[in-house]
Amino acid sequence: MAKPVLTISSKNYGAWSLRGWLMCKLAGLDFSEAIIPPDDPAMKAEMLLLSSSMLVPSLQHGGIKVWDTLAIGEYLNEIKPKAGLLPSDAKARAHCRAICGEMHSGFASMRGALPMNIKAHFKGFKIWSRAQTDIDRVIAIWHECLKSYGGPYLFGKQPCIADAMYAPVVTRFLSYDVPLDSACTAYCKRVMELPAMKEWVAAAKQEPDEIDELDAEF
Ligand SMILES: N[C@@H](CCC(=O)N[C@@H](CS)C(=O)NCC(=O)O)C(=O)O
Repeated sequence: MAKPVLTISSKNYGAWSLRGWLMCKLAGLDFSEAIIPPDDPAMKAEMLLLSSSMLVPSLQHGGIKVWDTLAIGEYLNEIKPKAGLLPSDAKARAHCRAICGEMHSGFASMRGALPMNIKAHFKGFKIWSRAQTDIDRVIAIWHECLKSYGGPYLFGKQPCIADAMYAPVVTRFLSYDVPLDSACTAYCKRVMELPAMKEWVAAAKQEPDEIDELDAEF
């Protein structure tokens, strides 16, 4: 079978792209990446061939096309069952899916007010109250996971789909100078130290300068 290809967009701004890419890395998938510049309208038609939603990330594996980040995570767990993308314990697995679902469908205020922008650092950023409510919920989720499974990752000793889903929240907390307690600070540090995260961040920093229209939820 041909090497899988993951289509993504900007590494600086593409939060969903980061999630899907990190899941592929955590799965140990040998894949190539195709980067579609987010501001190139000519690429839209090509996108439709790869992803029915016209959104990225999108994974092509042989004749199989999977778009939407959670579907990609579930697919990777099926083809790489030993990678530990989902916890082995049924109760923990249900918990993991629930918090991934919350990230996938929620936190609109936080995502809108603090769009992922890895290169940026906004010292003393003023957080709007609705975004703070989302941030407080993320912090509660992290505390519960770190306490229940012992850390250093959300579901224990190895990073899983949940850590990939929350990775762009980690970069946001750092970019927007969000005050965190020691447990969350340590968790953020752990995520940023993952070799795959270092690789992604280094590539994000090499991208051309800010694109104005992307300084928004993406
Ligand atoms: N629910 C989707 C969201 C994906 C998404 O919003 N992707 C953004 C970029 S990170 C996108 O493709 N936007 C295309 C566009 O703005 O043209 C998922 O889970 O993958």
